[in-house]
Amino acid sequence: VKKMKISIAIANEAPAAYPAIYKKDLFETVRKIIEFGYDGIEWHLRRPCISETVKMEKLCNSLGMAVNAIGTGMACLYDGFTLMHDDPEVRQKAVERLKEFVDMAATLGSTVIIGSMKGKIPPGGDRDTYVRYCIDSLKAVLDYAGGKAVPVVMEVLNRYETNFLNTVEQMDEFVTKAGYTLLKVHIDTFHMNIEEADMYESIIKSGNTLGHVHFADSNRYHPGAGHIDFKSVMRALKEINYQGWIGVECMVRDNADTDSRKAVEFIRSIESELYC
Ligand code: LER
Ligand code: MN
Repeated sequence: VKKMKISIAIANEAPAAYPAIYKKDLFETVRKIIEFGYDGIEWHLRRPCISETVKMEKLCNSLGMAVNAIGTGMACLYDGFTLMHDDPEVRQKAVERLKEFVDMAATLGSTVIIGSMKGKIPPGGDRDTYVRYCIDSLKAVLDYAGGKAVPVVMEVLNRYETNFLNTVEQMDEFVTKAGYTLLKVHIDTFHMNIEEADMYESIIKSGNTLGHVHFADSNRYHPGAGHIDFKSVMRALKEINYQGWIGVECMVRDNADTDSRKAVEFIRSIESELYC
């Protein structure tokens, strides 16, 4: 029996090192990956485009696929927009871009991911000041998202990508304090493998604040290509009764189609062991 909803991160355009197996031919990719056994896609893009959103909505509806989440990191990578940027104009641009992503998500029934767009505290910067910037910008986004009932998740990133909220526990506390029911914690096994002492325990503790999950192995290739214990990760997800999506977000090892097939087959095989 199929229980977990599994999607794969795909991008319109992305730097070579970006962890999306498919980085072009968006619409053809959607048709292809449904054959592999995916239930949806995670669409990573720099800026929403209404005509493409509508085209995707039609395609996914006709195929019975979902666009479960919108990845926004490209707006940080290409445009430098972050919620805790020094410059208030850039923070404002980050908020405006995220509102555009919220509109897109409202059309597609997706969750908006805030990962790199959160930003980082600059060297020597006063922590409280930057945390305040982050919270103030975030509130503007969340009030807007709340009006459209769009869920937002904040991704826990490892220390080499940001210096703010690197562990699941820290993110849990941040999200709980923020107090928005639509805001949840987003974990990624690649980042967890660097920061968490025990991935199983971290997931169990996060409980119902967990809103989204990315799967990549220790080497950031497809699940099954490295040494992460996905069986214990999936056992933890089962124990907290996680109802959300697993998004495969990784880099290409052999070739895109082989890797994306292997990823979904690997996850389904653990699932059938755990749920039978
Ligand atoms: C995005 O989901 C992610 O995990 C980041 O590492 C990308 O920079
Ligand atoms: Mn991720």
